[in-house]
Amino acid sequence: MSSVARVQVGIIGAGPAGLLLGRLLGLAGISFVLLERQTRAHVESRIRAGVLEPGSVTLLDAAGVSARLHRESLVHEGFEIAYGEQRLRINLRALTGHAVTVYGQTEITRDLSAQHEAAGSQILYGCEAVTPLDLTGRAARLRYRWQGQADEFVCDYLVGCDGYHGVARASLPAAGVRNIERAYPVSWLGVLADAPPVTPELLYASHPRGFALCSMRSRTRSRYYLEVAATQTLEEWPDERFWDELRARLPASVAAALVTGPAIEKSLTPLRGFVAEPLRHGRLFLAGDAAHIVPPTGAKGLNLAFADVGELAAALIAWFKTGATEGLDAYSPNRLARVWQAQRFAWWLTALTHRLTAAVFDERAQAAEFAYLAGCTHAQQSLAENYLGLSSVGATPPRSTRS
Ligand code: FAS
Ligand code: PHB
Repeated sequence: MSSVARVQVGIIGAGPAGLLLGRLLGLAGISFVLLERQTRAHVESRIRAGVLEPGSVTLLDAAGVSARLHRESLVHEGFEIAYGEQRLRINLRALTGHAVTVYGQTEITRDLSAQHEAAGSQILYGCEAVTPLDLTGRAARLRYRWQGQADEFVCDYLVGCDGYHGVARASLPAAGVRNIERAYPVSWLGVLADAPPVTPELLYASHPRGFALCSMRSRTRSRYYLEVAATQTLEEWPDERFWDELRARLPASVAAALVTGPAIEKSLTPLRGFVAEPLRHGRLFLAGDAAHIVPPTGAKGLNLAFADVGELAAALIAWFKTGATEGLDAYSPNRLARVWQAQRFAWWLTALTHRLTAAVFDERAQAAEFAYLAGCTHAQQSLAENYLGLSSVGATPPRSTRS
């Protein structure tokens, strides 16, 4: 890479955010180099999100990577929330005119990687010691080691798409970024199994024993989650215990229909809410999990990452093509307004469906919340609009007046 002294944009992280950003920039003729710490196979083996908002599908269409998605994905016009034996369907289509798309993040990452390979994109997998430099200078620098060789390049802008544990945010001066965090006392124990989904749509189950989620990747591959204490380990959850506990938390008719299969993947994800403020520091921007983490309850993480990238790509393209700075200047306040809307929603849906405390007061308040939701279509419409991603249904939150 010593031949490349300068590119327009340096991207750190080849997860969905970095890959989509590179794709959108490349299509606009903007030069970029993408540095990834892991191997391509490792990145493409990760099992994570599964539900796409309409806005995310539109972005993947614009990136020219959605052909397989439209062939293989499932379109869901609603989902269910169960409270004990009570079941409430949230009719997304009737309430908003929109639906969600079920298609695994793993597949999206593979589709993006394939397009980058076909385009001959400069993506360096297996990079070490990636170090952002000169973030407030006339040009930024990115130093790294690849295949045993130390190297660096200069770029107009750097984008940290390197996730919660990445180097981009960590490279900011303490005074340059505020990390606002809420730790939830629970984790999600996830299982992927080659077994037909137990329900035709997603079912979020709120139960005195704890939360359970019935999701899917296709009509033959299921994805299930259980709320467990944050102290639990995978070793404590052999497959049989997982299936027994899942049955115990589902409405009886659903539990009776459950078809199990060997777990082809099992993972523990601590629930956390995190936001970095601001999302820009000189020539460095943060996008995706590098900028924020939301509890997966609201299926927001991946969708927020894509929305960040869509807005930042448009702003960067405008700057390179016309010199306009409005988009770059507005990126952080715009995205933070949206991210906090998503944090609020994920926190609300988590509090409605999880057993975060043993307090009887919280249990009574939860039951009252569910009863209100079940009896009020306005409350259901609010839930539907947030689940779809507010930009998808026109409800735009007030722009933040503070940077
Ligand atoms: P990612 O973390 O996906 O990608 C960051 C990339 O940067 C990685 O490839 C990493 O290897 C690389 N990187 C890190 N440090 C680097 C360095 N120093 N140098 C170079 N590269 C570096 N969201 C949902 O909506 N629903 C879910 O069910 C859900 N489940 C999840 C389960 C787990 C275990 C996790 C961790 C997250 C889950 N999420 C879920 C959220 C997840 O989908 C993220 O929102 C999504 O991966 C965000 O994508 P990125 O921002 O690209 O970050
Ligand atoms: C998933 O299928 O992985 C999934 C679906 C909905 C969520 C979280 C995860 O809210």
